[in-house]
Amino acid sequence: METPKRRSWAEPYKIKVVEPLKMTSREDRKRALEEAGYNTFLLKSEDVYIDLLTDSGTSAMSDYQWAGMMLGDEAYAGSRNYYNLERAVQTYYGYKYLVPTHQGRGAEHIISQILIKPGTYIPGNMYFTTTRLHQELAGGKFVDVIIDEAHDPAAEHPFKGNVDLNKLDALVKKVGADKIPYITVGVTVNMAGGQPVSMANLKEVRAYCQKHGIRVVYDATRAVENAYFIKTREKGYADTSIAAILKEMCSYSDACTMSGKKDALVNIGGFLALNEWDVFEEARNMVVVYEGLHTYGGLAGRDMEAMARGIEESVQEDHIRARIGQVEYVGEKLLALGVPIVVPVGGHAIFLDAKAFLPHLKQIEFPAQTLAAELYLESGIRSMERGIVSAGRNKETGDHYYPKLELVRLTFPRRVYTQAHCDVTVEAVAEVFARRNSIKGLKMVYEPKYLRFFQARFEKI
Ligand code: P71
Repeated sequence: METPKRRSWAEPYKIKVVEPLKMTSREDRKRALEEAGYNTFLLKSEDVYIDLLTDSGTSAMSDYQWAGMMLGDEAYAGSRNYYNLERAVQTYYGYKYLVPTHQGRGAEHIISQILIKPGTYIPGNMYFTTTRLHQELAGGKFVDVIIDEAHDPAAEHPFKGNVDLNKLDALVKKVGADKIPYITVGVTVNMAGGQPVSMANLKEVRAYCQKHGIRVVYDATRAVENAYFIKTREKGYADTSIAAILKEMCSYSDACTMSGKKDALVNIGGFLALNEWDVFEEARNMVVVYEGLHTYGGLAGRDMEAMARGIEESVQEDHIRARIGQVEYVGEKLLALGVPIVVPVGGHAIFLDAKAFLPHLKQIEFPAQTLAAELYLESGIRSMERGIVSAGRNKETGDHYYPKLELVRLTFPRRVYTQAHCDVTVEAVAEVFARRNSIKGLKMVYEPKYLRFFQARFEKI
């Protein structure tokens, strides 16, 4: 029964280089977990069997990209690879001007500092950790304007990342459009479960913002994955190429920040791309202070070449179908076992619903952190907490944010793991699920000031 499905997303590549995986014993993992303070970010990669912490910078490059690395032009200024990258961004994303950065948050820093004045508001379709922090550091306040369905793991909606125009309008009425420098639209929305935004919604947001003089800035980190969902779910796009959908999406925005470490299939790199000359000029001024000269932005020439080639590969139909097909494969298996996950399955990851998985734990006992730790202990598989620890604290009140979504993310690097690894992952989750009632929560014993999830430490209650 599964054969046709399997064929439909079979990897459109074969393996040329392999990297051995290390198996560990439960004893080893117990020790490693205690040393890491029950935080999967603090585990040594050596102690991990299948690493589903993130799809960020963990993908496998192609022979075409590696060949490009050898063509790195490491001149300080005006590297040939910068121009290749500029051409790729113009061709596939359609923006006029490019500012390379070392990764996504470098671009977020620059755009936030340029456009945000203290006391302004930045609406967005759900927060992302680094994006919101840069907005706050610039003196702005993030306001969530995603549709309600996005906060409900069980709500079936084909475009759960959509912006709620009523929420946006309510904010404009409350604070005034002049207090809103721009809206951030994540395509797809990572924290909602890799959920896409429809083309219709992107158009509506564009029209509304144009009327009110508000810029539209995309977080284009996984825009190609979003394009795939438009192609497969939105009426009228089934016969449109991924490349054409991506370009149409971007045409409804003024700029984007990009972490090349995801869609663009590189281990490091990012950019800010813009259409407005004035903002570009300011960004070029700033990039030399924080990242590097405007023709390298903290990257080596070879890194820019790999990203230019990665962009080209990212929009290939076979690639994106296999990439998302793999994630959907795992999702279908877990759903069949009755494991609570965010539905519909998103583009880059399976998100376990830790509140439903461990209903006996209070949110302050860190259900998602606990579940990620247990999955590691069970199997050596590393996942990531995306719940109360990631949400952090309200800057004004000092209280924890209590996000509705308390999730564990099993994130799939692109072109790295095989279907057998997927099967092992499903089996491991099923084993933890079988003993879920006996799992106890955690307490936080060390809390860093910024982006606490990276370095926080926990102990068993
Ligand atoms: C992910 C990451 C990497 C990450 C970042 C922060 C905490 C944990 C892990 C990075 C993104 C992203 C979106 C939508 C901007 C960035 C920052 N994601 N926007 O999912 O997903 O990009 O890491 O290149 O600076 O594991 P950067």
